[in-house]
Amino acid sequence: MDIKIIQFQSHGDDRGSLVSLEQNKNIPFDIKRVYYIFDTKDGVRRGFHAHKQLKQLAIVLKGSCRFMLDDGNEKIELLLDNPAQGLFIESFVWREMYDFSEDCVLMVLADSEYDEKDYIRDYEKFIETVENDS
Ligand code: T46
Repeated sequence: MDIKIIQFQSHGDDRGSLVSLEQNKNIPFDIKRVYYIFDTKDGVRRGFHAHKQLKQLAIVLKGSCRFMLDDGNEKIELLLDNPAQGLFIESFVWREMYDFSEDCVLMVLADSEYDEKDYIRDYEKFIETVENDS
């Protein structure tokens, strides 16, 4: 699977660090929505879906969490723990997020507004769709 980690320029000086995000520059799409996940309870696993169209970029602003990405052929596990890095998630990729640190703040930038119809929440259906498309 082609995993795209985007490394952002971190403007650091003796005051600390600053990262700037600009649509169609260091973010590879028009940003239509931003949401963030925080206060995640111990042992929780989230996600368990793929998207038909949606493309997103996940950035852990604080703390850490793991992603499992599955394109129907291959599963990859990744640790996100760097606020100067973004994980680009294509459509038709099953995702699960887990091992959230207590302080984890996971921000996600999305190229579309929220639409429940874009979700595939059934793994068997996801595999069927991916197999029929290949
Ligand atoms: C994804 C992963 C990384 C909204 O009302 N608006 C929104 O923009 C979103 C994202 C969610 N919601 C509502 C829908 C549910 O009632 O918030 C509730 C929790 O959403 P969900 O169970 O889908 O959360 P996760 O953590 O399983 O998945 C989320 C995103 O939904 C998804 O697109 O890729 O984070």
